[in-house]
Amino acid sequence: MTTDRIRFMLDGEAVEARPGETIWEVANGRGLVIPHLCHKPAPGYRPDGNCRACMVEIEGERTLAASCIREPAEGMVVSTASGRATTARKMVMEMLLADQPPRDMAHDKSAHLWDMAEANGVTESRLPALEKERIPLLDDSHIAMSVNLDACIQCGLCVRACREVQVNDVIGMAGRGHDSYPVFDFDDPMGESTCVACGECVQACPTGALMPSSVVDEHQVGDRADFDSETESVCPFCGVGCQVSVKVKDGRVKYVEGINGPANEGRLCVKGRFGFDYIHHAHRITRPMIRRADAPEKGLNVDPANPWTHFREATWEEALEKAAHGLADLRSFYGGKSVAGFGSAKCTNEEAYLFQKLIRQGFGHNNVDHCTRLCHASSVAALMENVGSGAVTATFNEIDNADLAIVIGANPAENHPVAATFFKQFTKRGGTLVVMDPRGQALKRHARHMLQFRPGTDVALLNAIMNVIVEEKLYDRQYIEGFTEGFFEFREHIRAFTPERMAELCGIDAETIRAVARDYAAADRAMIFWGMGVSQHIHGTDNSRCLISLALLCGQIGRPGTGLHPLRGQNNVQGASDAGLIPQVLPDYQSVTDHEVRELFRHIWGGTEIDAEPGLTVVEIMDRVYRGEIKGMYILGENPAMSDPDVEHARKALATLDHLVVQDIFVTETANFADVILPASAFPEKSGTVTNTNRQVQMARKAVEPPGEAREDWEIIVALANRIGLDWDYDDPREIFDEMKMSMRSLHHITWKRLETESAVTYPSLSNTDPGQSVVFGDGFPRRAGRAKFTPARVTPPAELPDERFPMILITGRQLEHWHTGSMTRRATVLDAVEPEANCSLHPSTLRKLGVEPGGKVRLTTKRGSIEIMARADRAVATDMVFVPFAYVEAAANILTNPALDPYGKIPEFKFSAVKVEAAGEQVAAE
Ligand SMILES: Nc1nc2c(c(=O)[nH]1)N[C@H]1C(S)=C(S)[C@@H](COP(=O)(O)OP(=O)(O)OC[C@H]3O[C@@H](n4cnc5c(=O)[nH]c(N)nc54)[C@H](O)[C@@H]3O)O[C@H]1N2
Ligand SMILES: Nc1nc2c(c(=O)[nH]1)N[C@H]1C(S)=C(S)[C@@H](COP(=O)(O)OP(=O)(O)OC[C@H]3O[C@@H](n4cnc5c(=O)[nH]c(N)nc54)[C@H](O)[C@@H]3O)O[C@H]1N2
Ligand SMILES: [Mo]
Repeated sequence: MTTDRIRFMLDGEAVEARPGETIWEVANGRGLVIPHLCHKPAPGYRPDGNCRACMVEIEGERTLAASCIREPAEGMVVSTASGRATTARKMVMEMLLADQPPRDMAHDKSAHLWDMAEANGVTESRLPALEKERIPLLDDSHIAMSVNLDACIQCGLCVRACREVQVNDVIGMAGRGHDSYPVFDFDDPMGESTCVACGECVQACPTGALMPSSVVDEHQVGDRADFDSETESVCPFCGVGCQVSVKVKDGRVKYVEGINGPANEGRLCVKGRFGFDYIHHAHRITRPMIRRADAPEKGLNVDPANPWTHFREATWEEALEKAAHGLADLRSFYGGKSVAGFGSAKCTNEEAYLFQKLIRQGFGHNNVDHCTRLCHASSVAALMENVGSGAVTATFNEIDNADLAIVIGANPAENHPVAATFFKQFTKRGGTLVVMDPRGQALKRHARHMLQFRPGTDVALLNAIMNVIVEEKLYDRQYIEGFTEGFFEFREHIRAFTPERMAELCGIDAETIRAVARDYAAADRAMIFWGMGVSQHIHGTDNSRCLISLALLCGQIGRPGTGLHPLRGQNNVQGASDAGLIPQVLPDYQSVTDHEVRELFRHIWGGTEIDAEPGLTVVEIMDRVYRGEIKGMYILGENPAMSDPDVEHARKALATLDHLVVQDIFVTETANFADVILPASAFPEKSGTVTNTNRQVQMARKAVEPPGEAREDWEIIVALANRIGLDWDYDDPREIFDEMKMSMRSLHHITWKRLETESAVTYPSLSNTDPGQSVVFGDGFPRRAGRAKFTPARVTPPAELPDERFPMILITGRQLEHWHTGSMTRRATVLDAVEPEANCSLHPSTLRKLGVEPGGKVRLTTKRGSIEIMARADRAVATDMVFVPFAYVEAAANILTNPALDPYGKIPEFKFSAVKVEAAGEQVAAE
């Protein structure tokens, strides 16, 4: 190994460099920070060597060298501190400072630039300042970021941040030399450009020219180092699990930065960086609340700003007593099955574990579920059936090692934005991206094949692709023989699905299907990513079965750069599922029907008998509530009065409950129906572990205190458990984690201490020092004989097809700025300002036919209900399609959706309903 080291002299000492390492990096590795500005030593940032701040002297060379880009050669003699080098660096700094606003009026008094100037012994410039007329003006057009180009040093870091790291391609440089400056799109104000506000440029800027608006005052003066504490934690939004550093000043979050977690490598998206202030919103519940005796009938009728005609404040003692007794009384009167629970994927692993334990131990059954049911339940059903494990086989970051990637039924640029940055970088390096989505989306621009097929026809499309692979014998025979079962039946089955026949169903021509099949089969390393467009159908399990079969056919599992990756949604949906927040299984997917499993938990849980009957799922529970069979519920961190399909039905059901306990941070739509509301801590207000889509277990840490009397969720669950007669004794999440380890093999070798000290541990971890396996199943599957299985899938049409009355197709989903039911993001200043109004997308020609201007109102009606909503013109949707995000209570998409379920995953068909679209409001009046 030592032979490929380059030996050279650095400041009089003999040192070694690895090939490709720069002088700057070698020095830095030895603890010597050579001043630098345009160089950002962070993953994803290419050194550029343009600012000359890092110059060093190399013996025998006439000019000084930029150490950030210069690689040492054998025998080279480098001096970082020679007179020439220091004078030159000092000169560079003086020139840069000459153009800066003075430090006491700086946009960022602690900008990296000042540190570097000081490192060169420069505090002010002796050079004349920039002429006034050349100082560019403030651009404060963006709500989250302010642009003050008077501090710009043309280092280009923002351009690299935008183009190379996040691959958003918004920022460029205009002008020349000393007069060059960053521009957004075609020199638009930032707020009017196509900027998606990931804030990477703000994080990269070394001078304060780009600043988070929350840091500067009205004079644009600020100081990024002015905070009381900084806490390393995990973003509370999506399953990517970005690590964040939360800077707190006077008890409030001042700003958030991305740090180098294994999934995000320092990057964030608009929600993670700018969406944090929901936790400080005036609507936060700060004291327990009890429904008033004289409250009006239960319904969606509570103003979250003023809930007092319905609720009164109570002490914790009174509220917990009332919450617990209400549930316990139902238990003694009607039996344990009269009470059910919805846990939360927004809470920690420990909280999820406690919640399912409370229902199972306290009420003697398994009727406990959470939003995974509405999410990847069908994917997990197919994965469990055919692979033997429900989690991803490879981290999304493995795309770095792939040649080809399929993204199907997922829109990562909006829903897993940081993962999407890695996908885009993959295409920049020459990787082949195939996107399959009935709707256009941001990844389309980066894709070799964009298959905008007919919604609901995934099985037809995927079977046709596999038909080509089988007929042309492009499959991996050796892999199939070694690692799979069921191939021969599968091969017979797939013969009928020719590209020509399937083209009629899915709308993609046979030649394109063949091209995609050949590309996938020819790839050395290929990954498949999927989302809700695959899972949320009555044939969601079949859709996933096809994706699994496709990967098995070509042996694309178990090696670096290969694998199956259902992009998990909530920040802790993987962890909550692992922790047993699922009705059929105990922690670690151990079946309740297995006697030995039940014995294990009986032992750990102090003699509790576990019910052997698999419990009811989310939609099934709601149906029983509706029918009056379930009379009490405990709902933690979920908002089914917005997120369930056919939500009027769910709301009616919630209204019939004799006793509803809701534990949330706001008076949500669901809390409207509560008898007791318990004020919980928001994510940045508590500690515990979370598990992201990559199987990476990470530590979330408390950054701020909960407001008022709000308490950490786990504490509330424990208090409630003890009041329904369980004898629980936990003083710390760590004790809960240690108990989880007793039954969860996935946590083997993962200790609390490791999670506190290492940035993350991926499960499975094979030893106490193994950071964990990012790729699994290279040597077989956790199934019979170690083999994965081909399960053939037939074409099933969606449950409800368009007809004369409801001629169009309704697709529901998400958009970048909002989170699900909007409870958090509509209360985040930046996010709500960017996307303030309920909206849907229709093709411009459809709008024209309807006589509706873009921005005008339409009425959408399905068999279940009707909403009025603003319509945007969007060529990404087909002419017979309308796309509606489900974040807006005033036009709730789920009033429209079909609750029909997939028979295996029990997931509703959120992605397909027949709908009528009409002009509404003023246009109608005008006619
Ligand atoms: N900004 C934001 N990010 C989020 C969330 C959020 O609420 N907001 N939620 C998180 C959660 S819990 C989840 S589960 C993920 C979901 O992330 P995604 O799976 O990306 O979410 P969706 O927008 O629901 O749907 C994805 C795509 O499915 C497509 N689609 C519709 N019908 C079909 C079909 O028949 N076949 C196929 N193949 N595709 C179809 C839609 O056009 C859409 O682009 O996002 C997570 N991230
Ligand atoms: N039409 C349609 N409907 C859908 C979908 C779709 O694509 N289309 N997607 C489905 C999917 S994939 C999902 S995952 C579900 C999501 O459905 P839900 O989980 O019901 O939606 P969220 O809005 O994320 O609800 C989380 C709740 O937790 C609260 N909360 C946040 N942090 C904390 C905390 O730390 N502690 C406590 N106690 N509470 C907290 C929030 O205020 C909020 O009320 O929606 C489903 N519904
Ligand atoms: Mo989800």
